[in-house]
Amino acid sequence: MKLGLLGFPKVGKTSLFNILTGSNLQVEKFSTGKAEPHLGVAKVPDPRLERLGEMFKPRKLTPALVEYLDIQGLAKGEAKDSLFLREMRNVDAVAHVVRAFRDEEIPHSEGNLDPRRDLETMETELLLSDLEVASRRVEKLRLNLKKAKNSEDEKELGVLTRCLEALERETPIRALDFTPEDEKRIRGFAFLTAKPLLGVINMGEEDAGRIGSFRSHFTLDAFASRPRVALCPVSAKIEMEMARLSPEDATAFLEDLGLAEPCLDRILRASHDLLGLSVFFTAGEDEVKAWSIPRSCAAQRAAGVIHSDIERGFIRAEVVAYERLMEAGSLPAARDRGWLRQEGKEYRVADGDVINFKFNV
Ligand SMILES: Nc1nc2c(ncn2[C@@H]2O[C@H](COP(=O)(O)OP(=O)(O)OP(=O)(O)O)[C@@H](O)[C@H]2O)c(=O)[nH]1
Ligand SMILES: [Mg+2]
Repeated sequence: MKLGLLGFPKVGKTSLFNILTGSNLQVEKFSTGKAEPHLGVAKVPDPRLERLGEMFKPRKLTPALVEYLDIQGLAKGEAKDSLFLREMRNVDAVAHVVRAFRDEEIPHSEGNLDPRRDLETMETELLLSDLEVASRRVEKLRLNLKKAKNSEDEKELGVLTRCLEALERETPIRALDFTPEDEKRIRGFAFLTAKPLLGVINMGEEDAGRIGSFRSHFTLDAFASRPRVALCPVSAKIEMEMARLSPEDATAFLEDLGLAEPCLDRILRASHDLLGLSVFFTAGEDEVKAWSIPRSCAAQRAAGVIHSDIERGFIRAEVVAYERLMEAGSLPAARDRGWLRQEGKEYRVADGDVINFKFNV
């Protein structure tokens, strides 16, 4: 899974990237010219993985991973021509980082603090960029069809016209429903407004107390209820300070601020939910590992996430739900209680399943 951090200049994208991926890229108050896109990896925190680790005592504990792409700030009006925005076409979801912190020293590209306006302005930028792609293709298809009838071109024209009309009404493509065939027809265009959108609201340290009520505070309820959009408040400043503390001090610091968990855990969970991902575990003496799969993915396909041989040679899956395993206390105990199930290739994997695949190559 890959998330692209997108935003206006100086909103804290690189700061968040650093915290999420444990990188150490330079952050500056003032623009220093062009910065290259950066790719980094973050571990998805999951308390279940820790507890499985305690049970199996493996040599290795491996969390699910998320990739983050950091590009330089996008000025209003630039979207259509931005080379960096092109990088965003390869991500699974867009994380739009929005400035909600006050700092007189750091210029605000849009003038004043207004997260809702910034969310909407960026959405317009993405709409314009997609509009250009869609209208160019529609023109081309019309020309082709004038020369020769072709039913595949006609179908593509149909679905692209739907996209184009939506974009002209300022409706993002993610709000439309497509048949699987139509979805395949437009996949190659990698429309930016077709991607799920995570609005990351970067709040000031002094606003920590408002993190729970950020939606009403910034009047974001309507935006948050749009289809395939999620909003997530964070404070890059708080997280940066936490990263410098020991785990015990970091927990105490969070409690002082009245926060239940680090914002980063929330971003990672929110992006997982937004992308419709769930997690299953493999567990043994060597390694306990979390794997990300699409929600309700069939067992055979889930096996393929581990290795294509396991998918091809799939015989069956031995499955126990995480809660059952914890209740039983060990795998043999779960087996004795009849909680270890034998499932076939069509079985829909549930979030938290602990699976042992039987296969033959
Ligand atoms: N006060 C405050 N400053 C922040 C916060 N997050 C980031 N900054 C500061 O804002 C400046 C810009 O941060 P970056 O992380 O480089 O922002 P960016 O969005 O990557 O900037 P560009 O890539 O240049 O568009 C730095 O001086 C940061 O220290 C925050 O939550 N509070
Ligand atoms: Mg940056």
